[in-house]
Amino acid sequence: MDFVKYETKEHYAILTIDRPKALNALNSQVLEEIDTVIDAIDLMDIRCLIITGAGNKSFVAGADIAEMANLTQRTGEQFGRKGSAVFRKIARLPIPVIAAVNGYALGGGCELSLCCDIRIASENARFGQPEVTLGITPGFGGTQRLARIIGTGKAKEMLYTGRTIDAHEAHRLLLVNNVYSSDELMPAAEKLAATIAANAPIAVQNTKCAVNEGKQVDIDSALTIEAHYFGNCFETQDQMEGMKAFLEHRQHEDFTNN
Ligand code: DAK
Repeated sequence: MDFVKYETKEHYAILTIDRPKALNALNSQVLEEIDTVIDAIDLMDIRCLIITGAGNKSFVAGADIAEMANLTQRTGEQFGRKGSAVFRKIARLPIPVIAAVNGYALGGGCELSLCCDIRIASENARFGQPEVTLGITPGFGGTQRLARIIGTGKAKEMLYTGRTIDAHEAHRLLLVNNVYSSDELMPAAEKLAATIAANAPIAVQNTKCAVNEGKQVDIDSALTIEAHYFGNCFETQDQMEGMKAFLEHRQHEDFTNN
């Protein structure tokens, strides 16, 4: 791996995009390496993933413009397909994914954060979809996921103008859950990941499925989906131990993912 670092901690992991020369921009190799790392996550052990960028200036400054500039219609389509597949894989990971946005999150970088379940940001984070200033449309989900998170009006304003917003505006728009100083961002991300990872993994994963699948359908169908995932938690070791511990007024044993 030249551009992606992967570090495991106690039941959570950190994926760092590390290409300082280009502010962590996504070229084909970076996308390939992210894909490889995501495929290799040991989901029996890892219960939450943090995605961040190396350094304190940039999360990801977008897809690599130097590489894109020379694409033909055919290679452009290949590049788009590759990126979309990787981003969809991240969005569909069974475990929660936290984007720790530590600077520029532009274009494909903003879209990468949108694939994640939760976004937190440093004070110097900047979000934007500047594709229209380059003569293209967002291609890694920006026209779809941004509106689902911050609403159609604000999303269209960002998409049509290419305007960049700062961390506090992103917080007001509920694009990010919290804003921290640069030094506090990763400790906060790790604390959040550790809290999630300490909970019953099957219950957390089923909750993610229920929220994500429920958002795609009408409320009655969504509640049926919820009932399915609720039922699916029963007879797991973690459900039995969690409830038994409560009734016995004791702390539950560590959850096992069984
Ligand atoms: N790609 C390649 N290199 C980049 C880059 C990028 N996105 N962003 C920055 N760099 C490089 C710069 O070229 C510069 O390299 P050198 O010139 O030193 O060799 C180095 O990183 C440092 O950047 P700056 O010198 O520009 O640093 P500043 O602090 O002055 O400015 C900046 C930082 C982030 C404001 C600026 O670099 C900037 O505006 N960067 C471009 C941001 C941007 O427009 N991002 C969106 C890219 S478009 C699709 C799928 C996906 C996409 C499209 C289609 N399909 C499915 C078809 C996605 C598109 C995008 O993401």
